[in-house]
Amino acid sequence: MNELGMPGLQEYIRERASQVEAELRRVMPDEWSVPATLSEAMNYSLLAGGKRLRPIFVLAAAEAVEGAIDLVPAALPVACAIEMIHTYSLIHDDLPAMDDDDYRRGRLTNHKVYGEAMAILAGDGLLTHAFYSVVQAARRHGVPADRALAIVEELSAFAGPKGMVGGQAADMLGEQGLTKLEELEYIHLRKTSDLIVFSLRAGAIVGGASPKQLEELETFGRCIGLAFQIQDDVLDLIGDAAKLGKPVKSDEKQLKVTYPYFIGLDASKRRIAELTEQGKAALEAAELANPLRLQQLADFLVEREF
Ligand code: GRG
Repeated sequence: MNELGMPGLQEYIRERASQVEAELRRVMPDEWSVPATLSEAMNYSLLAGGKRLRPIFVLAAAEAVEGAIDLVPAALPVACAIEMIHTYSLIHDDLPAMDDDDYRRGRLTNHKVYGEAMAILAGDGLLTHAFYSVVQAARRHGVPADRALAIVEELSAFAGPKGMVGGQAADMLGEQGLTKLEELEYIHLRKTSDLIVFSLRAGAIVGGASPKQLEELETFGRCIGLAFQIQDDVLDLIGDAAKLGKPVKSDEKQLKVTYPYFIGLDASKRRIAELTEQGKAALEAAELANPLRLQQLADFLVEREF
């Protein structure tokens, strides 16, 4: 607890992550008949831990708009949806046709355990089920249908060809020939920031935010998402493999072009601090009822070691 009697950030993250975990465990209706191996492969990656940052952003944004925690149950299906999308992207990104990685979230990657075909299907299953989950916010938790519809539209846009999938495609296409920092930034903004921007906007939509608040939250998300990704590049260079749950220096080994590659380690760290400040200024401009958790999360993202 802090001096105001509020739980500290670590406690807040633990509490919200465990609410998300509990919801993720019951996200598939019991009465559905699903091939056991498919559901096992989906859960293998979905329930493998992970920081649960994106769902926590959904919940924190919903709470920030109204300043009330009773929006958490209504926002939980949306929080689960973004974690399903994120997990699908990790499963597919680890495949031999993409990054060909053996470890993720401290365990063997999905295809190493279930084979490539089942890993592809586990990703497909999570991607599709995410949209079902968003709809449950309206069906079971009273979120107005127009808000759920707006969230479905935003999820397609931010996770799809104009968002994360587009970023991944640009990354694959440019792999050998990236020569400009702006090209790398475009990839980071699509691959990483867009899911964070979605999380913030979607949580705020559940809470009934104004268009101006959504716009400022988008700027906040874009800045801290980029800072988060640069920190990811930095951690790959100087981080601790045990804390990260995956090997370090993989970017160097795969000859990947990163932020530190372009501008060096110190300038990358300065850029992280600059983006975080820029993001926090947008957050302040959003004039939310309770922005404290979002402010704290922005700092947490760049101070993390995992
Ligand atoms: C395959 C369509 C498709 C997209 C793949 C997610 C992704 C796009 C690629 C993974 C590689 C990468 C560095 C992505 C940037 C986003 C990022 C830093 C992901 C890791 O997110 P964390 O640290 O992971 O939040 P946890 O495991 O904690 O959830």
